[in-house]
Amino acid sequence: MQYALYYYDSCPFCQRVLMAMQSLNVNVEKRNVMKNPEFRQQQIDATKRTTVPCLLIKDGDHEEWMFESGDIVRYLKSVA
Ligand SMILES: N[C@@H](CCC(=O)N[C@@H](CS)C(=O)NCC(=O)O)C(=O)O
Repeated sequence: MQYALYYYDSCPFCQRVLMAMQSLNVNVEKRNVMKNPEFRQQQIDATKRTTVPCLLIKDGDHEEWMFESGDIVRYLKSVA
């Protein structure tokens, strides 16, 4: 399983997820959509949305995109 968090620094909901990630033993790649327009475009292409935080969960060829900071934190805790 591979994880990537689409986020930007000034988003308080993203900070909530980033804070939780610090205390969890899960390897999540951080993809800043403000610093890298390619990441933003990836998210738009896949979800038609620009809302962050957004967690990409990759299982082989299967991709799931999760929105809502509370859901993301709960999910990461469940797999930590
Ligand atoms: N209820 C959501 C709120 C997410 C949210 O409002 N994100 C803002 C940034 S702080 C955003 O991405 N707004 C732009 C958009 O939705 O396109 C959560 O907890 O994740």
